Amino acid sequence: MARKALSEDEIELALHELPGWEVKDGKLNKAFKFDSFAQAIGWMVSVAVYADKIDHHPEWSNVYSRVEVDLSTHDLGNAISNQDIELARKMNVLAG
Ligand code: H2B
Repeated sequence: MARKALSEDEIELALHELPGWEVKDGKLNKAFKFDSFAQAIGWMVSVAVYADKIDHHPEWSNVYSRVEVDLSTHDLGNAISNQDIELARKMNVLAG
């Protein structure tokens, strides 16, 4: 899929359908909370498989049952793109 940097209005619109996500320091940010470390890691693995398939990779960190995610598009100078929105949607779906 072609990557396209989104305008502030386009990002704002997309955020309406992305519960829990916000723009923080210029990146799409969300902290996911799970019931256990195993669930957090299981989710990360399922996201990683998808991210690699679409060749779009998250910045994230895990502490026990929490995973904090930052999404931006490195090839577009760290702009937020349509592919960040797609990955954020998929992360929400996979988190259930
Ligand atoms: N992930 C993210 N988040 N942004 C990118 O610009 C990006 C990526 N580019 N994953 C991809 C890999 C690029 O480096 C490869 C060569 O397609």
